[in-house]
Amino acid sequence: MNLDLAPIASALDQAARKARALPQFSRHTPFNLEQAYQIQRASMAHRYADGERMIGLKLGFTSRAKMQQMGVDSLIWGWLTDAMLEEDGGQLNLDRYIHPRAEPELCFLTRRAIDRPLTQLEAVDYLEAVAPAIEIIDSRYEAFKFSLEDVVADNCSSAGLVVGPWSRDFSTLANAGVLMRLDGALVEAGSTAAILGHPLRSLVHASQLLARADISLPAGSLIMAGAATAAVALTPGAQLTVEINGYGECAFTCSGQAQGERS
Ligand code: 0L1
Ligand code: MG
Repeated sequence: MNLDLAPIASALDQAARKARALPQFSRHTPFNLEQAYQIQRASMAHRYADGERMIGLKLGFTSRAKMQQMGVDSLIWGWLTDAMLEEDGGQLNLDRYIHPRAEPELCFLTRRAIDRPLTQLEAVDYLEAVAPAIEIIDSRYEAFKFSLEDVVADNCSSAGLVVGPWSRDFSTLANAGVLMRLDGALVEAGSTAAILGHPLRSLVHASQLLARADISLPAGSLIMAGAATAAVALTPGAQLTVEINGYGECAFTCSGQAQGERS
């Protein structure tokens, strides 16, 4: 059966813009992973048509903790736009989110276009800098429940990102301590080693995924390497800090109130 993917892409785009949760599509309209990525691209095309600029990509489900938290076992990828950037040390207005969660990540800034599959040895040569970062994920599905295909179609829950101070020191990337604090209390602790065993592997995977999709990622792009721990829910007034040993910290304070699952 030929499935019309455009209405799903459009519904996901509208759900993100209006911060309104949707029922899972895959429950009544099954689609495969390839179709899910087609929906993702079509949904992102709406944003680009509306003036948002692609600034890079994100990898998801790169750690065991995240896979277990969400009950999946495959790495996924999605796109970042300039409209998702939130200020380090600033206020994060929850009004534009449905049921946001935050997770600690590393963000890479690329120095060269990534236009072919890279080895781990080559990967560092493609990097300009690395920074501690926070990803804000906000599934457009009710109750944050989805199949792998649903979440891919939903641009892998990408909603916001905060990027901390840039560093050109890649020497301790492999196993740096990661601490996430909510209102000063430690809520998650881990290591960058949880990101595929070494965060540079995210770059290698990204290069392979890009090559398979026949896309060249321009120099100066951001790559969110994936979470080192599980994610935490954001509530009004919460202050969230992520510290990565040797790389510093980034933070925000939540203002406003998330939309929740309005009917
Ligand atoms: O690791 C990730 O960024 C996956 C995001 C998609 C799943 C989720 O919403 O938790
Ligand atoms: Mg993430």
